[in-house]
Amino acid sequence: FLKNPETVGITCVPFSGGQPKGGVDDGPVEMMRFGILDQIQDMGYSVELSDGMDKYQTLKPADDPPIGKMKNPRYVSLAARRVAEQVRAQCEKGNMAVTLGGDHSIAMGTLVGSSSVYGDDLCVIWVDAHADINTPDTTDSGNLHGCPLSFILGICDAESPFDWIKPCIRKDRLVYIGLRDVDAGEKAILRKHNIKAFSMHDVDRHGIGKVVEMALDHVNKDRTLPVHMSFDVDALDPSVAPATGTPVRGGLTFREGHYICEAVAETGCLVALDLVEVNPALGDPESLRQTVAVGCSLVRCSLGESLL
Ligand code: 6HN
Ligand code: MN
Ligand code: MN
Ligand code: MN
Repeated sequence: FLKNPETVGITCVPFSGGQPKGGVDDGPVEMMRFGILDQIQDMGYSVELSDGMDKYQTLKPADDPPIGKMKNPRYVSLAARRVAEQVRAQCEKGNMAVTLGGDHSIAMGTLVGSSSVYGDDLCVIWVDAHADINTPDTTDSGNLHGCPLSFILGICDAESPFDWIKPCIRKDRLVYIGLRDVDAGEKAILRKHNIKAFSMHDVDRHGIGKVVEMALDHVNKDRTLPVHMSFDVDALDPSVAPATGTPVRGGLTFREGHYICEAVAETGCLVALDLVEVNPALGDPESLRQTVAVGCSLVRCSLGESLL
């Protein structure tokens, strides 16, 4: 794969069907309004925008009753499928595929898309307060943004309408950073499948520098494999990123979040990045501005902004 691509391919996914709170579908447009495209161009990249961000709303089925506990299953599936095609197209061109969400259920699509091009060499760094690895059986909430990884890793048989998702990421090529709110069923899954996770406890114990090094060593010892980072803004402490749907206190500081992005950028191995769960509808205008700004700055740092 091509290290340090010169073109960034941005896919905006104004989608909120993976959870119950409206507003997260305005994440991408707020980040655009904040100037993310110009900011990336000013760093010297060419920018290509996947088209049809207005099309996501039109995918909503007239009737989408729960299947088992899963809420909005058809809508989530259709949107993720479209995301997969768009991210795949960006990766096929050798572009750095940056996806702006939207809730985290869209990562079903981003990971199907990137892995369809990079195969099982692809490593995944999942930065989040949550593990997002519930199955349709273990989920308590029924919200599919808490489930994408179980489909992607093949932990459960992806039932209809998700049966187009084939297991596409190796369990030993996934690593988490920032966890602090993991459901009991998810803990059992992580243990059973031996999935590597660095929680906030590990960040406190070792410091973020050591944690990122250990995380990269686990999935990408020689720093030769392509990396997809999926960054849920709720990994950050709510004092840093308040406008998000499922905030959990005790999160990453502003610097710890940025350090992760910088260290990943430094490897030159990043091929795909998701920045999700920015919800401009939650909180006062200042919380909104702060959260959108930090989202944009995490994207820029992942693209190498702070490297000298
Ligand atoms: N996210 N584990 C909880 C659930 O509903 O399954 C929370 C999921 C949060 C998902 O933040 O992307
Ligand atoms: Mn292979
Ligand atoms: Mn989360
Ligand atoms: Mn998440």
